[in-house]
Order: sequence, then structure tokens, then C-alpha cells
Amino acid sequence: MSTPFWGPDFDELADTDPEIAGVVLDELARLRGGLQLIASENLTSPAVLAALGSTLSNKYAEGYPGRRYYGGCQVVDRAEELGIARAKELFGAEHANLQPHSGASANFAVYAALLTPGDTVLAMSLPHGGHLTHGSRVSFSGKWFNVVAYGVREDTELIDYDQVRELARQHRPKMIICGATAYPRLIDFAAFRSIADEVGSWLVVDAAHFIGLVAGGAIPSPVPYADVVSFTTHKVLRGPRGGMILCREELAARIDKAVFPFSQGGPLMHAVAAKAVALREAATPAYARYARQVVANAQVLAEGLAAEGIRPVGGGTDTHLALLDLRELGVSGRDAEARCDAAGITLNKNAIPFDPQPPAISSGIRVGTPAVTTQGMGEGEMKEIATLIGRAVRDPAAGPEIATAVSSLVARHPAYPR
Ligand code: DSN
Repeated sequence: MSTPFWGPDFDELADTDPEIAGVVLDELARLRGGLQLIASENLTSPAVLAALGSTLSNKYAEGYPGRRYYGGCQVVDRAEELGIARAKELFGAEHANLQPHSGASANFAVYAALLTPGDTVLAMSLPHGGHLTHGSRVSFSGKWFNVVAYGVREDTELIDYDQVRELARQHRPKMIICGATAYPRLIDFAAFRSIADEVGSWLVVDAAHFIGLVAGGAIPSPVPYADVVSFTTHKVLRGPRGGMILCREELAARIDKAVFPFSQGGPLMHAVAAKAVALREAATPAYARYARQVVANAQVLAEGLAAEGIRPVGGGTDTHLALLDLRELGVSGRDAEARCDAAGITLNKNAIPFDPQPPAISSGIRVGTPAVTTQGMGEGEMKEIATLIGRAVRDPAAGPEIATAVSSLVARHPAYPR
């Protein structure tokens, strides 16, 4: 019996649009052919991809389950209801909104829900590992709000909680936001809560990078401490590209209204359904094992890179990523990224705290283990990868030889095995 489902059908795509079919195949080949070490990427499951490629993409469903502005939403309502229930259960949250199209959209909605333009926000500085949407002058956050930045200490490269408290007392921010894109260590949510309570601020945690580790029980959860937790669903969590917001019940209506109708129109119901699938997957014991392995792998990778003369910022990692200082090797982040790319290793240049170089050059690289761990790699492979990165960074001529070693490594642990 054939399945009554119009899901991803590659032959249809190849017949209709061979050029885009070629792009899809080439991207799959790129994923399979190299090492994916971008800390914010992962390889989502075929089940998630099936939901994303489904007819749920067709439905307009402005509003929320049971309260839509269009007819015919009774079926897609079930997907959103399942997703909300799973998010609340998995994270122990009072309320969940699955509609943000991205992490940036989620943060826009959070700022809109809690603040009015001109309010003061205390946020981590971007050059110290924060995020554009937390307070950079080139984003809405820095343009419309009075942002005061905290950072890491120069000696420890860890968040300076004394500075956070001092700045909070001095500026009395309406909101304090923590969470980062290039901070490898655990964040002390209890410390942030106590500072927020002392000055009467909202506490928002942007958990985009590490929420998957929280889901798998590999690191502590921010949910008991924060008024609002925002995140993306496509990093360690291994869902579709998109955003999500968790909050206390008292803020539920404000958050929901800030997402729709304030900042978004119709939700992407295929993405909402795919988020629900990812949440179901993330509640399994296999995912918990995965999350622990992601951290173990990142620690071994950071140690291996240290042995190659590439210094882990902050002394190592407690999470899925390591930030590395290349200055001892005399190679910029930009050159290291290019050299690794030529060797089949995809990672990104990254500013390190107090970086003497501008961001487009930078003195560091960032590596993450979500994708390679999804491919089934463990500590042994991480040692091998550290050696390969060390050679690639030091010797630009070794690219082809290292690419051969990378091919043999990924052949043993293929992405999307047939
Ligand atoms: N672009 C993401 C990252 O790589 O960390 C953050 O938005």
C-alpha cells in the first residue's frame, strides 16, 4: 500500500528544477565529504526533514491553536499543541511559543515583550562572545535600546560576575540578558538571577547554543532561574532552523503577542511540526547519551588542540564548543579558517576576548562537536581531528594530504548514511 504522503521526492525536484536539485545534491556531498565543526550547526534527522518537506508548509495559521484567523487549522493545531506540550515537559517550562522563525526573531519578540525603546539592557559584549541581537549597534537591540555591556575577565576569560553586579547597580537595567555564541564555559544562572533580583530586572537567557545540552541533561538548565529563555532549534538540539521561547505563565500572553501579531505574521507550520519532532527525539535516552558525548568530544578536541599549540580560551570547555587562540602559532583566524577549509574541515574564525585583530581577521577559531557526534564519532576521532586541524593551520601546503585523511575519517562515520 502506498503512503498517502507528499513528502520530499527528489525525482520530482530533479525533473522540475535540475539546477536546484544539483544544489541539493552538492550540499549533501559537501556535508558527507568533510568535517562539519561549526559549533552552531548539526545534522538534523530524516524525520525532522520529512516534517519540513511536508504539505504543512501550505497552511496559513495566524494566531495560536484554537484561536486562529483562518479556517482549516484543526489539523495543524495538533502539531503546535504537541510541540508546546513536549517543550513544556522536556524543559519543565510553564509556557512555550514555537512560532519564532529564528533565534533573532525570538529575541526581537522577547525585547518587544519586556521593554519599550530607550530602556536599558545589560548584555554580554559581542567581542567577548555575546550575540548581535543582544545589543550590537548594527541590530535593533543596540539601535533602539540603551545597552550596557559586560564581558569576561582578562586573566580568567570567564564572565566577570562582579562587573555584572556593579554595572547592574549603576545602570538599573530593565532587563539582563545572558547567553553567548562563543563562550565555552557554563554560565552561572543563579548568580545572574541574584543580580537581576537585587536591581529588579527581568532575567532573559538566550540558550540557543546550549539548549540541546540542557534537553539531554548534560548541563544545568536556565529555566528555573530565568523569566524568559529564548533559543534556536537547529544547534545541538538538532531540530529544524528556527526559534522558540519559554517563559513563566505570567509572561505568556506578552510573549505570544510579541511574536504574533507584533513581530511575525503566519507561523511556518511545517517548521513548527519539525520542532515538535525534534523535541520528541530530544526526550529519548539515546539523545541524552548524544548530549553527554557532545560535551566529552568537545573536551577531548580542546585538549588535543592545546597539545597542538592552539590555546583553548577560558582554559577548556564544559559545553559543545571550544574557542581557540591561535596567536602562539602566528596564524590569524581568517587564515586558519581558509587553510582548514582547503583540507575539508569546516569551522569559523572567531574573535577572542581582547582580540588585537579586527573581527574580519581575528585571532581565533571556534569549533563545535554537535555534527560530528551525530555522525557517531567519539573521543578517538576527536584526537585525530585535533591533529589534522593543527597540521592544517600550521602548514598551508598540507591541505590535499589532510583532505585525504578527512575523507577516510568521514567515510567511517558518514553523514546521512544511505
Ligand atoms: N550564527 C550563530 C552562531 O554561529 O553562533 C549565532 O546566531
